[in-house]
Amino acid sequence: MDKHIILIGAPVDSGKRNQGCRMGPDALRVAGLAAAAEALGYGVTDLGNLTPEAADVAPVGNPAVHSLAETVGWTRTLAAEAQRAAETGMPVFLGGDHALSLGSVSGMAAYAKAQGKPLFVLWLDAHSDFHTLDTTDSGNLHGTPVAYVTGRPSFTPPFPAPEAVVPGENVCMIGLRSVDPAERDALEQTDITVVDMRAIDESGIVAPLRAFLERVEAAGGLLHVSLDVDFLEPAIAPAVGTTVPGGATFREAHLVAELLHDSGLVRSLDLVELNPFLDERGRTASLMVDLAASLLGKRIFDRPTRPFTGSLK
Ligand code: NNH
Ligand code: MN
Ligand code: MN
Ligand code: MN
Repeated sequence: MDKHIILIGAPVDSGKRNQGCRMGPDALRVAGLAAAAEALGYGVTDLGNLTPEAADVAPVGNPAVHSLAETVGWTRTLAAEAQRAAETGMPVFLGGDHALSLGSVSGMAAYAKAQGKPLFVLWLDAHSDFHTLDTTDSGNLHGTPVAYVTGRPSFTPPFPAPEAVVPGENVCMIGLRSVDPAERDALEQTDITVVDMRAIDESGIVAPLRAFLERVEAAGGLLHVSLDVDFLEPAIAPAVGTTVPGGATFREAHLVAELLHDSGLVRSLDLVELNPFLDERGRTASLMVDLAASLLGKRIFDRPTRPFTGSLK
């Protein structure tokens, strides 16, 4: 089971106005995700691309919110599929925009609860995605999943009440550099760990990641990783609608992925916000696949188990 991956195509494009993320799952397939996992010894099942169940919803108070019914439908579909897929392997959600995490994370939280374990969430993103339906100015629901899964108000109805809420202390955000004032004020009232780019510049990316992984391990938790393309520096990952300069470098991102693999804690993964319409010769899709491969155990060479003592002559 831990060597079995379930690819779940989630061509969600309802989380923002600019379209194109619906092509993400196929771009990740073309970039070789299944073959990369197989080369690392995993069995791979690809469920193909899902479609959202139909949802009938009444309008909400904030008129900016758009594509609500489609996003609610996706949330139901993906939460159910997460719980099913987790029974047989490691779910990997191929986005699709970040609204897919409304479903993937709430579904994994329900799965973890059924296993009697806490779910932890690592949010690798330039943005905190901590808006409620009331506070979002853009009305773009890809900016809301962390608020939903941690139980902030305003979502229910029309969204299903989460079967299990993820406590703020179980969430760590790394890579932040674009947080709206309403999100910042709300984050300050929580125990969510926030690691912005300044913190990374000052003390490196390893220390806060290790500290979080140690907490997951100590709690016997399951870890869900949500990787937004815009976590990365746009110069190396241009295929995203919301580029923010000053992102994680190629080396920082690979190191994060490699440490996540070494931890043995990752139970499920989102690869989100890839917009192939904005890519340059597939480089962003290829980078996302390479990071996924690193997270699954790819390394340049196996590190010696004891220090090198031989001569280089
Ligand atoms: N905070 C902004 C909003 O809610 C931007 C969110 N965009 C993202 N999130 N790409 O990762 O509209
Ligand atoms: Mn995001
Ligand atoms: Mn983002
Ligand atoms: Mn790699």
